[in-house]
Amino acid sequence: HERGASLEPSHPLARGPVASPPHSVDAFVKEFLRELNYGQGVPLSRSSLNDQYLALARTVRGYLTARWLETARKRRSHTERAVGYLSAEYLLGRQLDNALLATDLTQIAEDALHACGIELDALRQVEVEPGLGNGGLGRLAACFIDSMATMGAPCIGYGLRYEYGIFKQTFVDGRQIEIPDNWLSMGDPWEIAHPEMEVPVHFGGHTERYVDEAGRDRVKWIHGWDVLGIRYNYMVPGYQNGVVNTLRLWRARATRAFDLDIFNAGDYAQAVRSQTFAENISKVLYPEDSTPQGKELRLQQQYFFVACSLYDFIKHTQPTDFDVRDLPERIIFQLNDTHPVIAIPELMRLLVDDYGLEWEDAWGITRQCFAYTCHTLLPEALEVWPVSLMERLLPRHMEIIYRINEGFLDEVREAYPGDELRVRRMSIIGDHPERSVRMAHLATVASVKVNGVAELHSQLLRDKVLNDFAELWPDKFTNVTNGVTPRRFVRQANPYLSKLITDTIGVGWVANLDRLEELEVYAEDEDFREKFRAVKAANKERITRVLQRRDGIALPEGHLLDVMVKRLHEYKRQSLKLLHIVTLYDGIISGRLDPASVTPRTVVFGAKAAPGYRMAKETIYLINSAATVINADPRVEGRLFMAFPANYNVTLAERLIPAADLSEQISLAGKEASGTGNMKFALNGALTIGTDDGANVEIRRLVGDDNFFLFGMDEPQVAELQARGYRPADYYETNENLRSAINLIASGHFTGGDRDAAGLFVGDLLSNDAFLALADYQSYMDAQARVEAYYADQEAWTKSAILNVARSGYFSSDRSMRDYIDRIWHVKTGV
Ligand code: F58
Repeated sequence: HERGASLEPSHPLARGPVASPPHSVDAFVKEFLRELNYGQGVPLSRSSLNDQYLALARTVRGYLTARWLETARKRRSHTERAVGYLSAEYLLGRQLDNALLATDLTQIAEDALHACGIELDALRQVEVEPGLGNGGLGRLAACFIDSMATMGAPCIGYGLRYEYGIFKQTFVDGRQIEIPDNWLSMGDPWEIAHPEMEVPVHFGGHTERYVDEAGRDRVKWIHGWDVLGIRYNYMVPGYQNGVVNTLRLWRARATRAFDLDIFNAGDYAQAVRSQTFAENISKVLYPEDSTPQGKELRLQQQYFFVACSLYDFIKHTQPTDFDVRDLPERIIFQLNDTHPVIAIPELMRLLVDDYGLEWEDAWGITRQCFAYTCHTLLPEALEVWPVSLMERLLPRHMEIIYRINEGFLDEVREAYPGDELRVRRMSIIGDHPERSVRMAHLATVASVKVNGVAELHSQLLRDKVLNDFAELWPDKFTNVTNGVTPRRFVRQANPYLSKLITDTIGVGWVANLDRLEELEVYAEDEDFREKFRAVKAANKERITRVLQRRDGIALPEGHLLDVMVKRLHEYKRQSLKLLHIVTLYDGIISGRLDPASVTPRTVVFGAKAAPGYRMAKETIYLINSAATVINADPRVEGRLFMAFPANYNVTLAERLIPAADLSEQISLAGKEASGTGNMKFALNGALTIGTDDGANVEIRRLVGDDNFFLFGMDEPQVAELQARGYRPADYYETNENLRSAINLIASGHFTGGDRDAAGLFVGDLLSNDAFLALADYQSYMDAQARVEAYYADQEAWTKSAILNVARSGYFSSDRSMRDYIDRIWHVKTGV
């Protein structure tokens, strides 16, 4: 690709990047109208809202571009190590506000638009969020690239530009229906496409051995078929620091050769269909939550984006005289879970087959270039790929994996002579239920460091899931507790709280969240508490308007707002939350509970279920059914209300979390790797009711026991109960309230008399209950009673809420990035 690097322009203006337009209302108006007229091709008077939004977005993008080019120029001029964040998902959320905030243009844009007769807020609503992720893992990647830019650290994010992101959820008669997320249909003003930057990616075929001119044995991969990777750049602005990093997402396109072959065969229609086949690779995000389905197309996606990214880094970001032996000095690739792990054999292939390095040299280099983050503890979530599929799709990579495994198992045998059981446990190739590649083992073997995402999780990785590896390489294992970006989840999502914080402790906290601790003393200040409550109240009013407009839901006023938002999964135990509500409801309608003694409470759920996950979908149906019945029952009016807005996403999270009083983090101990929603709630002044799981452990330690409602078994107790033999029916039989609540569900009370409709849910709880909801039920009910009592004392509650904010600065993703940099990446910050 010709770069024009040696162009000698005669005009002085053409010598460098054009400067950013000035930060003034007039300049902004001018840029905006230019985009509208010349970009969209419409005069203001005839422009649609979408025209205006696109023009606004491009205007703001224009302000970012000069900074982006400048950041890239500075980075090119020195050769320091960068981070290549490899992630199959980036759950970015809306871009406009973030870009305005980063460039400090919010007020200017508002005034400029106003002068054109347009409300900024109306344009905000037009933006469709790019939902290129499933949940926590994808959102974490988005927070991390935001923090890296804000810290001025060299980082390039690599991923996939899915044409369809996470499905749009709707409810029909209470059941989840998935609608394709055609997020690009109105155009994406934030992306910069480079259709001319094609990266070839190969699949299938077979390998052949040959002897090269130097007499060395070499391997050639005879490809079966190819696709092209097309580059799409997204700008990742740091917070008001002039840095703009890059997120580079890949789209698949058919090669011309691919077309030609078939076109020449005369079958035009078939040729066009085959083109679609190649382009399917970046078509859709798999909507799985935790159980990988082992689908061929998914492996194609993984290899596709990783192959594009390695090639791009080596060929396009490094000088032409770059020596691949220097790779470890230039890059550390962070593997966001196992989805990009095929990058390991891909790098080996590049070094050995393409660059002609000796195996041992190549392995020495590769072992310094990767670090691996694990995000789960569920055994069924650990990715494996059948050897048969691997051999068919990536025959050369399969050979390389075998050879890596051979060398690795020799190491194991040397360390543990005679321990063949251990060798089999640790092997990268597993035998059951079929021969397959264990991606977590491959990642662990090749990585400099392996980290979990919260202290408890990292400890359980070391002690259980990857124990053999931790024994062999104790220093390889480390922890980096997750974090969330305060720009999006406090500053943007909660402007009222942000103003109160800035008025109280001054500016600077947005990029230095530890400063929130200066708020601690104000917990004792009555006047401050009053203001803090006013912020919560304003946020409740705002979410009330949002839910009314978005979902036609009318939230009651003056309730404790109890929120459980996250993917629907059995281990997260939305079922337990439902049992709590049904118990309260049942208590009131049966006369066992005086309604006047129940704290008025609104419970808001938000959750998508993986489309093939039956139990999760039944749970959604039951929650919706219970909501319909409970909200219509006059006996609980003014006491209990349930809301389940469909299609929970980043945009809704930004509105909902700042309004919450109570954050539900009730997974079975030892199952939630970290959680990040838990952090967002604490930072926005909700109190947590939670188990000793994931990052809840650290939240509780930091905010203090008095400001956190702990319940349930801890991980050792869970392990012990399971070892003893867990019988959920025992709890049903001995706990009257629990029995009555389950009976009410089973009776069909919520499902229009249909007992079968609740059958799967109830049947599983009573006979299986893999996540011990019944065992933790009473403890949860008791903790909820403590919540009610505490909430009655608004001064005490507000103090605790303030302390949650003041003591949660640790959960900034800036801190997480610091930890990655210090413990794993060792890159320099500040451009
Ligand atoms: C989540 N994992 C963890 N996986 O469940 C959560 O505890 C943690 O806070 C978060 O990662 C960030 O570390 C998660 O979101 C997925 O969504 C994968 C998507 C692809 C299929 C496998 C699960």
